[in-house]
Amino acid sequence: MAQPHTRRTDCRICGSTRLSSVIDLGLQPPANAFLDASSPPVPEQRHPLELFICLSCNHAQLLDVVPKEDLFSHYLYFSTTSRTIPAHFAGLAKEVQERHCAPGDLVVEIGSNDGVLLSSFQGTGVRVLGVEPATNVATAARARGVETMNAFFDETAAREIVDRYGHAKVILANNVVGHIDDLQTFIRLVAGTLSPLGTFIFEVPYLVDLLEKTEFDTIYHEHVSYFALRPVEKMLSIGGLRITDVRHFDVHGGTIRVYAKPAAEAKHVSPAVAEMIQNEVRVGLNTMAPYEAFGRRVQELRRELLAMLAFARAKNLRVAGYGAPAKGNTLLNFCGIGPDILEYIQDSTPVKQGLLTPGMRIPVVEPATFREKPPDIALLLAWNFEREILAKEQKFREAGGKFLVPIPFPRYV
Ligand code: DWN
Repeated sequence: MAQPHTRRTDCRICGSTRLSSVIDLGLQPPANAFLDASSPPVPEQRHPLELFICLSCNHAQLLDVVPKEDLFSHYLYFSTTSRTIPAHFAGLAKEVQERHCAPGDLVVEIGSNDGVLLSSFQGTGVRVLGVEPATNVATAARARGVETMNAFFDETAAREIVDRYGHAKVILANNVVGHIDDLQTFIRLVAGTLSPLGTFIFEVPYLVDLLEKTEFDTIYHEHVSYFALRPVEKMLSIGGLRITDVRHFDVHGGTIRVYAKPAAEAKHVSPAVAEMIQNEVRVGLNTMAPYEAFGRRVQELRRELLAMLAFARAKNLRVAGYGAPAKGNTLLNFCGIGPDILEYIQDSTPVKQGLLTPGMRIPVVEPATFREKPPDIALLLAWNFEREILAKEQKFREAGGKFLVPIPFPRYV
């Protein structure tokens, strides 16, 4: 049974209580809490979804925390539901093997999902260990031959890793650090599990992209943190770690990959680190201006999207959703887009098919439905895969079908 949320009053990085609201997206169900279509329409758990900024260290975060057991013990997201992400992770695995570890070293991935990243190390002599809390997803990783601990990365898990496998030469954590409520403990546990000569490499969605591209839908209860590099620097110092490099990628709407080492070993720091930090100050992340402008753009986006959908309805055009990502539910619930507007939402993830979206209760169907009963307009809820999806759905577009891409601003392609 889902538990109520708890409400923090302090910043999870610096402990300050000087927190200012950026945007309030209202009471929302967890974004991945898809519903069994046969279940009676019972009232769903809803929790406040409001983004705050710490006025001391400028860390953007949620204060209302949904228990991690409710969010991550059974999970509907699999990294392998696109071509883009496995390809992105293959590049990371190659880089780690070439520059950060050698045969015999231990590579630990926290939040290893279905093992797609660690499976790239098979046959290289590098020892790997995944740590994945969702039992259903950990099972998929093991089926791929990736040794996986089905657990949250907590004190017990960290101790077991060091006792059984030794210290890690590399610790990876992709789209995970943003999910952690107790960041200070998490960073200390990472530092304690890392070899003194090791590297912590993690990817998080980048706050500058979120703000500049109005990616408000990526705000949902799984993501309690939204990172810029300046607060990351402070977060890592809690564990005695220091940033040595940072890279930016377009995946997931804009992502930074941060490289960190124990301070004593962080002898060479890339100029990219200072450049990114200086740019964050230049765009005003240490002021309220960009957050206020973001809030205004979100309201404009909602107005425009609803107007475009109303116009389509007035012309009796059929509209369906394409992709049932977690972020899609923030957008649908915040804009009030329901089954009266979207006939169905197609999704390639088997475990989502046949379910209803949380809140708006729109049926999720398999891709075959999209082929057999194509709509006139497909609302691209999985906009972060626009290139991959438009290439895949050439026939739909050649037959006159249009994609309505909602982010960074609603447009037809
Ligand atoms: O941080 C997180 C990110 C990394 O992944 C997690 N908290 C949850 C999850 O977020 P998401 O659900 O928004 O992820 P995606 O990968 O943007 O979701 C895309 C959805 O679209 C998937 O359900 C699969 C679907 N899809 C599809 O139906 N056809 C995707 C592609 C590429 C397609 O061709």
